[in-house]
Amino acid sequence: MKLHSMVAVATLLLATTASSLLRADDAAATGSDGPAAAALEAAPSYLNRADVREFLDQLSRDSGLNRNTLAGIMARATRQQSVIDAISTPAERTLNWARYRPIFLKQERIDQGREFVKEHAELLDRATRTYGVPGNIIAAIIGVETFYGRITGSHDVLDSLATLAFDYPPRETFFRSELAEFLTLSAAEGWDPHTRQGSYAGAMGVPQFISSSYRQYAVDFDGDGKRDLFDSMADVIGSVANYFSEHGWQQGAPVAEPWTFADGSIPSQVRALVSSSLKPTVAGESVAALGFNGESLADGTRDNTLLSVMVLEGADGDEAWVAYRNFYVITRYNHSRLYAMAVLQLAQNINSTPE
Ligand SMILES: [Ca+2]
Repeated sequence: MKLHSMVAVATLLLATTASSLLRADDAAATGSDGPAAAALEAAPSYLNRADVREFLDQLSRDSGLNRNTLAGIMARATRQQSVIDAISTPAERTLNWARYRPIFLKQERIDQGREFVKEHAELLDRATRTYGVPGNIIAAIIGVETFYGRITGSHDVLDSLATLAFDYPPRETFFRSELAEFLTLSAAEGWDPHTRQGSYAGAMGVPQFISSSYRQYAVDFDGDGKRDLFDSMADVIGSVANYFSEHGWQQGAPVAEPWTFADGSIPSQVRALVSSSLKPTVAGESVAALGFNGESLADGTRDNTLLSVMVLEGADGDEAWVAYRNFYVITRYNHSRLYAMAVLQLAQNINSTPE
């Protein structure tokens, strides 16, 4: 989903997804000063700021969008303190696997996922045939992001992006870029920018695409001439599959496997293979030499494919995992191992037969 600021945005979007679930009452926490105070302290227009005017000049030159139209849009954008508060306190940063997993592997999310794949079986099959991505992975992404489209965010995207672009210096480069992408996207799709809702970080619709991803990876999968990730489940399913395909999903290849040990403890030589990078960097021979003989090792080592070794703090102690290229592809949607593992396990649970 992200093209820029890869590491920084990882944490950010992890926070986006989980926070919409963990802190759904954010919106209610603002505006406590009441209408009288608000009237006295009406927020100054973003157009009064030189940096905003320069941004609009540049965007107009780069995109060919009308400068006055852009100014008219930005004149109505308002700074949202709730967005700054939300992005400043991502509690999810500290979650380990033991605490993260139950959020996304709840029985209700699994059950709803099974309903989802039943209801959309035809679309998911078509997406798999077209893009080579399994239906249960597509369903799990949608399940983790927005509970199958039920929780898509209630922040005004324009307000959120304007606030983060111009009133949140730590991420201003990324969010100015996303604001430019959003304004360009809105013009291309014929949206009134003020009608778009999303997460506080500007992720939109059922699959929570940020604007740059929407522009680059969204597809019109129902053939009505529009790319609609808000109201067309066909477009949503096709776009998630296209996103994975474009990021190198290998059809039929494994994703990740547990690495278990006879005495239950993870040897230090195995821990030494864990890297902070999400990129697969470990040769298959290295894990084979340490006794890993997972079912997929043959696939994983074929063509010199590199692997990752992970140790996650699970509810019953540390868990070692061997992750393949496809696991890395899931982290392109959200740059977090915990996120990718939640997607994988939700997908596996959706596909398994209920007891
Ligand atoms: Ca469409």
